[in-house]
Amino acid sequence: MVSSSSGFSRASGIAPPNAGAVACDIFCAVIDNFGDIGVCWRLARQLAAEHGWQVRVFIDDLHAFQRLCPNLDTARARQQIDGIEIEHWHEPAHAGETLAVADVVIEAFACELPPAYLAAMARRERTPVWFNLEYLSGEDWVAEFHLRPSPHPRYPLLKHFFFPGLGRGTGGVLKERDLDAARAAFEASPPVRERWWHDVVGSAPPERDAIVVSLFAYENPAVDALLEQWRDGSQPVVLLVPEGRISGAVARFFGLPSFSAGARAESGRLRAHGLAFTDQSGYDRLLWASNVNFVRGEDSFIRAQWAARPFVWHIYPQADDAHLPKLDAALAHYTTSLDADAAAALARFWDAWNTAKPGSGPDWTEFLRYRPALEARARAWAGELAAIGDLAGNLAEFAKTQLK
Ligand code: TRH
Repeated sequence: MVSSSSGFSRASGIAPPNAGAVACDIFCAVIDNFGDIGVCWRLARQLAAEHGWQVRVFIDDLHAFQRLCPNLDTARARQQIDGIEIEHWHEPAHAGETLAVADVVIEAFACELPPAYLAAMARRERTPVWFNLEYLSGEDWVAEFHLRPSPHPRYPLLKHFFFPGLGRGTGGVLKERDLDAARAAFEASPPVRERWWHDVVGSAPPERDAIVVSLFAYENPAVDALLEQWRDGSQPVVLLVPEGRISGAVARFFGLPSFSAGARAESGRLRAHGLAFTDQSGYDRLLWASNVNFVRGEDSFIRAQWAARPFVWHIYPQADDAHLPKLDAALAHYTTSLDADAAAALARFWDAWNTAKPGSGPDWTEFLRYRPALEARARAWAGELAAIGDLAGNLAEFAKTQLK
């Protein structure tokens, strides 16, 4: 069956659509790790919860999705979570149990739409607003290319390139409306934080002079130098490690076979805990419970900025070091108005973490020397970034102008 109107045909057990709501389909192919679905799921939830859109997500890897959305049933081809319809995009040509084209179509990160869906988009009485959601970059050219239209070579369809970014004129980054209030409530409540430590870490909150560090990163040869500095440093470090690609290195450092959820190890001034991978709001709480966050990829990098604490970014490595200009561009935004010495120290630290050159590792003592300046800058930057407007809101606003 082919439907040319907006809305969805639903199997039993799936709630009917809101009459009059903007229907939106998001197509997400998981290339690697959790960032692709992490961004799409966050965007889907915001469009549904904050803009009242009727959202459907096509996702090809339910197992990756389930890690950050534990309620997902990986055995089901269709299901609904938080009012969002989820379809297992089981092969590239699959376009849903029933082909129904939405008002707004988002292909994430240049994944290709199913040919049958694309053809139905062109047949639709009112052609949909079509976006390619790009990866985030802080580089200057992004503002120039954001929202550029591109006509389809064969169909009467126009695709808009939606570029997330860190500067004015870009699509911004995702930020939920209630995020700051949720963080403020967590920070303001000692009993809530104490419960978090017991439930998530399995211990009482650490001593006052300890620095709490969360570590989410790809495999990184620089981690050994850092673990040694934490072990031998003057200030206690409580290290929280969600289980993942860096866990093996932490295990090796402590002479353990693994460092999964529930693991605990101590050496010198360093105490480390292995944590379970949680849902996305659980990850935010980890960032809020920490003083310094090591993050990676795209979505956790953004969340660390909203956590308004000093952070260290392990950027997703690309061939030919294509990621390094993005790293520099992000640093340039983040360090504007930061004192020159502190900015240089942060740049050195990020560079050492991302390039792991022999003989030069990240210098934790230097990082700590600038901690007050970095903390103040992190708070100010969160406000500056918010001023660009949230990505979901920016996208919905633009779509509205096209749907008129
Ligand atoms: O997982 P990432 O490395 O993802 C990506 C992908 O590799 C992608 O292909 C690449 O192009 C992109 O990076 C740049 O890192 P990211 O983007 O931070 O995604 C991780 C997601 O997992 C994010 O939404 C936060 C979430 N998360 C949880 O929900 N719970 C957890 O416990 C943790 C540690 C993370």
